[in-house]
Amino acid sequence: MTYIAKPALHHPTLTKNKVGYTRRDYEGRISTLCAGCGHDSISAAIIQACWELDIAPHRVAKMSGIGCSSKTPDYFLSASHGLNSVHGRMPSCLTGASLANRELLYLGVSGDGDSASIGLGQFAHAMRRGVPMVYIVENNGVYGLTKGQFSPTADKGSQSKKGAMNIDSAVDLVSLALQLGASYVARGFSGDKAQLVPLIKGAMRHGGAAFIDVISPCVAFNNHAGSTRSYDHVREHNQALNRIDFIDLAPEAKAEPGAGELLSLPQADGSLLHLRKLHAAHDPTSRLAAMTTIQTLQQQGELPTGLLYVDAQARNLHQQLKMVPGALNALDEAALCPGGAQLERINAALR
Ligand SMILES: Cc1ncc(C[n+]2csc(CCOP(=O)(O)OP(=O)(O)O)c2C)c(N)n1
Ligand code: SF4
Ligand SMILES: [Mg+2]
Repeated sequence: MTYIAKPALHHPTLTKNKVGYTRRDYEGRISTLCAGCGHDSISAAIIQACWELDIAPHRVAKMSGIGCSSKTPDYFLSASHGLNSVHGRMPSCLTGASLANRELLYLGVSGDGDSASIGLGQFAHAMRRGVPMVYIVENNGVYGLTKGQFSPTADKGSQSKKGAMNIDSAVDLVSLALQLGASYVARGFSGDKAQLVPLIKGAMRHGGAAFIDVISPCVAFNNHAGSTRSYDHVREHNQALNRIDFIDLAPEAKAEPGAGELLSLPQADGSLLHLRKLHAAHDPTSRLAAMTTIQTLQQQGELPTGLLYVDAQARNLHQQLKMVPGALNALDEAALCPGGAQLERINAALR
């Protein structure tokens, strides 16, 4: 992977967060993506979310597949654990790592080609099993790395840079994630950091399968008239359903109600999501309502964004499998070898 290292020097007066790190500690190498690529804005949003949530970088495991989007974990959280896997295989690698050590925060970064083409089966099973992770797809409607072929998320009828028409139906990842059982489903836009950072923070505190589809224009191959993933098209058709004011459970935390209805949704870790409704008909606590709103707006050519659905009570993979608390490599001999009597009981149950 090509990269340019950043100078390691930090100014001593840089502000530190509650766990003693500066914002620079959450950065990575200098990006080699095209200037203006939406993916770089998403990396910046991830850096901001982790710094503001006081997550120690070494408590994060960032994993990806192959693509311009999958290169981005190199450009943030350089002190975190990381794996750049095979094309489309991030979810299974992440699932295995999570089962071995549930104490880390797992961040999966993928592309629309990586997750909706070769990795569609992997995406589906991570969602339906409730793998506790933040799954971000940097969705530009093309295979950016291999020079702009339509990806499966490209809208039917959208045009390529050279004028070809996409004749295939689009895979809508948020609708799929909802149907498959993801318990936190959101859509953001790389050009709206004010909306995106709280969506990522909410996902990081969720504790279950949290999926965020981030529309992220490819300036090299999909930012022209006739594309439905260009900056201009997305700005014109972006329908924000709500705004999150994410608030940790801290004594000084206060919600700031403004225009619209304010919903307070408790998360698994005891924190609260404060959600301001911008679309009267949308109820983010109902899976069916979320599907209906998304389909209705998308049929009108609009792009619903915001927190589309959340189920804070959902059980994740570790709870379903009754996994022991903590990392498996921390289990002592007594836990790993419970003795002959226990073995006899297990064998008897199998006879
Ligand atoms: C097994 C395999 N098949 C195909 C490729 C070629 N390939 C590399 S990246 C890519 C698609 C990337 O598209 P996407 O995931 O949307 O990422 P983007 O570059 O658009 O961010 C493909 C098909 C590969 N590297 N490995
Ligand atoms: S080719 Fe597209 S997706 Fe890849 S870095 Fe350039 S703008 Fe971004
Ligand atoms: Mg892509």
